[in-house]
Amino acid sequence: MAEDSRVDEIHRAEHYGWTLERFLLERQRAFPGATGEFTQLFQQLALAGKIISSRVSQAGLAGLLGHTGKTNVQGETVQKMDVFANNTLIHCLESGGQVCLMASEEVDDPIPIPTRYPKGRYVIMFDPLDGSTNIDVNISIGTIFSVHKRLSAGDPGISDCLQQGSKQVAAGYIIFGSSCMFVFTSGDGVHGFTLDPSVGEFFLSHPDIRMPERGKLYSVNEGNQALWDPSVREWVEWLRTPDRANGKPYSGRYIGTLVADFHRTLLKGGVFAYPADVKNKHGKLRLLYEASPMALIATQAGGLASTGDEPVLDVIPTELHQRVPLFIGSKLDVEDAVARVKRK
Ligand code: FBP
Repeated sequence: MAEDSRVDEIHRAEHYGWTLERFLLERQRAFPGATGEFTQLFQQLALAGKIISSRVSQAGLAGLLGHTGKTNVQGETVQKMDVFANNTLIHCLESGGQVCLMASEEVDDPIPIPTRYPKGRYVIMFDPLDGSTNIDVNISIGTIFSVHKRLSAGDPGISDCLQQGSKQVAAGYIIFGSSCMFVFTSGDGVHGFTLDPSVGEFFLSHPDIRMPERGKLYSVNEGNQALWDPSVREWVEWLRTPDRANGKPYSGRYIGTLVADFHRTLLKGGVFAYPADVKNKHGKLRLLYEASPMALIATQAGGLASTGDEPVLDVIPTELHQRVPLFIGSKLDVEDAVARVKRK
């Protein structure tokens, strides 16, 4: 379908221009037993997104560029904006009564809800500010989140976090780029909302996003080539070798922020990968709050997400901050990658 008529179709879409809140309330009405907790949780997430977005756009003025000198559980240098985003999410999510437990890339252990607040039936895990290395150089960064239902009857604990990706009730990200967008799925398609800062509302701008079945772009940090398994090198070489009959060579695109590289892949197609290598034996990206949420969004948009050995959504988590190799993107492109890259 020509791009223009696709855009017309979007503009004609019944919900186009709805606020995130209205979109959620309409969906809530479709579930007679709904308590409103899910909608409220997303309102808290959206609030955190707006606060972080305003601070990101002024970071240079607000003395929020640069690092804190501390390192996190991943051994990474903690950026000042990482701390701001992490605290903002915790404060927005802990008090509403929808959440029983949180987990963050920046915090070693699961984050309990203070006893003064009621505990809800959702568990939320997040990467408060993905793409930390790009904060100071004004390149798109983002917040990634994954929502599960609480399993524990008694006090919530690590087992509430260590759930398979296929059990997620919702997943999404908030990208802070040329515009701020809130993209999510709750198992019924993928929808994108753009923030109008002058109104302070997220408006539906990308209803029912579908990932092209095949793309023309590949995204991987080729600087790690020497560390890769030969089969990974051969796969990347295959993508860039001219083969007009099969739409090759693909063009390389790598921003170095998962949220941004994934967002482009979601809209334009192609494949993003962070393979395992001799340095990162299990890859670099974290399963629970990076790979799993992106995998749910990709599959809901018609794409695929694999570790190379199995679908990311099937991986059974064993640790809060465990890493997995990731091949994600258009269905046919990920199938090609999995067919070519050596299994464990
Ligand atoms: P954090 O910034 O949240 O630690 O995320 C890791 C990340 O920055 C991803 O966003 C990105 O895809 C990857 O690391 C880039 O890694 P590298 O610099 O090794 O290519």
